[in-house]
Amino acid sequence: MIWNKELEALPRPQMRKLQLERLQALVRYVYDRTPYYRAAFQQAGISPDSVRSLDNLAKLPLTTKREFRDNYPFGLLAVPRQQVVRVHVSSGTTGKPTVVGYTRKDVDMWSEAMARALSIAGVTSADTIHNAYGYGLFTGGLGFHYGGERVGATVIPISGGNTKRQIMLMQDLGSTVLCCTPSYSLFLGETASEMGIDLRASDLRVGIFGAEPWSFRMRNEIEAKLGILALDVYGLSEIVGPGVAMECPEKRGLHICEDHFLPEVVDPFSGEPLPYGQRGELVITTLTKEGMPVVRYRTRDITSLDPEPCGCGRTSVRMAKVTGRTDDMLIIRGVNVFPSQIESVLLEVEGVEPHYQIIVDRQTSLDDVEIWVEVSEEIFSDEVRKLEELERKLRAEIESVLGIVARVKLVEPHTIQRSEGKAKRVIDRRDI
Ligand code: DLL
Repeated sequence: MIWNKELEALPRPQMRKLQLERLQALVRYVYDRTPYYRAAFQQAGISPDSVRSLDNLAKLPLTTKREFRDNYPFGLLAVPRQQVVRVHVSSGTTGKPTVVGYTRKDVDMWSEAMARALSIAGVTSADTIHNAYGYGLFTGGLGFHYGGERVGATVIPISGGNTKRQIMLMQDLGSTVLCCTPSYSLFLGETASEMGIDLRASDLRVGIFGAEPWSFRMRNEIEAKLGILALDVYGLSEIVGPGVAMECPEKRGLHICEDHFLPEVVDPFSGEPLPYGQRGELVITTLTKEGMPVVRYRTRDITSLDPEPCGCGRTSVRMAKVTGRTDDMLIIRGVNVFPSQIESVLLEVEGVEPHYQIIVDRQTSLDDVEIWVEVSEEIFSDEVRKLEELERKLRAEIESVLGIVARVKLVEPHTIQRSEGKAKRVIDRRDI
């Protein structure tokens, strides 16, 4: 079912017209209300009525995480503090975290975006949602919670942790929808097997996974191990949280909630806009946010856009699965590699489990990569010769597909630490 047919299936010319109207209103709004944007616009020679077409978007300055940090915590607010009803905080790897304030209207818009996302996955009021995204400062838990309630489903706010209890409750309460990170879904499946429970026989029907990159191979693993349809959901705190884009069962990219979030893809180096189909960095402008609107936010996420009609009937532009971030990219002896590419190569090989960690070091002057990857019990208890053979095979595959030399270390099942939230795939020990 299409939650909001009028907007989600709006003919493209009308969508473009609506986006332009909203963009013009946004530019005026932040110019009048946010000192940071007024100064940035003035510096770029932009006045509130400079935007005459959507192509003019490229004239507006880009916003980065740095502007959030520099204006920490509430400098980017466009409303008085008393209108803020919610705050989420996303922690970065360095410096101060990012603080985002929501007004009542923002929470309402977000719930609508999440209701659309859940409906894209076929969720209705007849469903029970096992919501294992973390509740708290992270946007995952509450985002899915409000969206689930909006569609009228039963939401189980289980959050993270206590995995065995999660499995018991999931079974006893007859959950039909699983929401969590893709890596945690596999951990749930694994823990269930240890408990002698086959989740494929449970009521679970569909999973909505996001918050971290995951390959198509990983999707196949999850679908096979849990016996569900696994769909991808994308979002980020600075924009709203989950619900910016959602994949439909056609599995041909993620539908962007375009009447609220205006997407562009730019060249990550020059910042110049790229045409449809070309891969680059996703940039998003919030069209309807009231509390902390953002103009041309550089997400660092790499994707491409596709405006072609989709079999599901929605007309929105779709973004390709995010395969990595510009700041996640590892440069190994000069070769650019994304952890998700390593994941795809590993999971191609039979017996390799979707649990791995990439350790990068530089003991001498050269980068050194070691990939720890779990293999099935059967393989691990096999002869040493066979293990060595598999290590060699993986190493050769990585070298031929990605062009990097990496040592591969096969490890026993459960060696690599599991995460309830985002998995930590890379340990970079290089001091550079
Ligand atoms: O991760 C929001 C979210 C919660 C999305 C639950 C989906 C589900 P942040 O913690 O601010 O917000 O992290 C945002 O996570 O810029 C991407 O790099 C990454 N990310 C989010 N969804 C996906 C996805 C939430 N489906 C950052 N595929 C983003 C790949 C994703 N990466």
